[in-house]
Amino acid sequence: MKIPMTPPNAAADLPAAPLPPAALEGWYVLHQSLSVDWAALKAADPGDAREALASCAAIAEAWATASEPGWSGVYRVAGAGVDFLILHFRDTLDRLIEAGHQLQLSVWGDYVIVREEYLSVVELGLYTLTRELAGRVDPEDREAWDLALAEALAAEREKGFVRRRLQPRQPEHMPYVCTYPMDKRRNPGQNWYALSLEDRAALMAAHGTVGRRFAGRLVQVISGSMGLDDWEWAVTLWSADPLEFKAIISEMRYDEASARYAEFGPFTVGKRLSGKEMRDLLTVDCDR
Ligand code: 76R
Repeated sequence: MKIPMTPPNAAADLPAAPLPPAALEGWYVLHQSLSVDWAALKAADPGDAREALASCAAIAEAWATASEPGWSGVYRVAGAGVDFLILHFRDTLDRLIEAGHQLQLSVWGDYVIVREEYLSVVELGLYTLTRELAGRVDPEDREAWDLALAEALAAEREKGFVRRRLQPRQPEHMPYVCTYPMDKRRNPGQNWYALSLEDRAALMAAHGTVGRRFAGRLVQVISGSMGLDDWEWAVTLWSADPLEFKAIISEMRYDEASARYAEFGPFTVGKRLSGKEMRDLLTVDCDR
C-alpha cells in the first residue's frame, strides 16, 4: 500500500493560504538623492562650470514635461544630508535606467554624487476587487480564478481614474514632496502576511477612509518594491503645505494598518524646482 506523504487531515490543521491582493502596476519609479560637489564646482574653470550648469538645467527642463514615457522632477531638499531629490517616472525599466544615468553621463556628472537610490513601480493594491472576486470565484480553482482575475484587471485598467493613478503627474500647486520607504511587519503574532484577505481588506478600507479625509490637500503615490529594492513600498506624497505631511502621517500612526503593522524607513522632504529655478539657483551659488 502507498503511504501518503502527509496525513489526509493535515491541510485542515493549517489556515487557508492567505490570498494576496491583486494589483495593477504603472510607471516605474526611481527616487535619487544627490549631493553637489560644491568644492569641485567652485574650483572649476568658470567656463567649464557654466557649461556643466547649463547642461544640468537643460536636462531638468527637458525632463519636466509629463508625457507617455514619463517625466522626472527635481526637488531641493531640506535636511537629509543631500542637496537634491530627483523623482524619475518611466513606462519601462529600460527607460528608467537611462533616465537615472543621464545626469552622471552629462558634463554636470563631474560635480554630482549619487547618495541614495530607490527602485519601485507604481502599484494600485486592489483589496476590495480581490475580496469581491473571491466571493464569486473559488481561488483554488486556478484556471477559473486566473481567467476571472485577468478580466477584472483589464476592466479596471480601462478606467480613466485608474490610468491616471498608474501614471502619476506632479500635481499643480503642490510643489512640496515627502517620500519614504515602508514595510508591513512580519513579527510573530503581528504578521500582516499571515492575516486573512478579509482582515487585510478591512484594515486597508479603514486606512483608505483616513486617507480620503486628506483629499485635495495631498496626493499620494504608492509604489511597490518587493523584489526590486530593500523595502516593500515607497510612499510619495505631494502637497501645497509641508505641514500636511506631518498631519497625515501622524493621523495614520493611530490607524490600525499603520499602528500595528507598519515599519518606516528614512524620510526625505523637498520642494520642486523648475529647470529655470535650478539654473538660477546653481548660477548664484557658483558665482559666489
Ligand atoms: O480601499 C481603499 O480605499 C484603500 C485604497 C488604498 C490602498 C490599497 C490607499 C489609500 N492606500 C493603499 C495602499 Mn495608502 N498610504 C500609505 C501611507 O504613513 C503611514 O502610516 C503610511 C504611509 C500614506 C500616507 C498613505 C496615504 N498605502 C497602501 C500601501 C500598500 C499596502 C498593501 O498593499 O498591503 C501602503 C504601504 C500605503 C501607505 N493611502 C490611501 C493614502 C491616502 C491619502 C489614501 C486615500 C487616497 C485615495 O483613495 O485617493
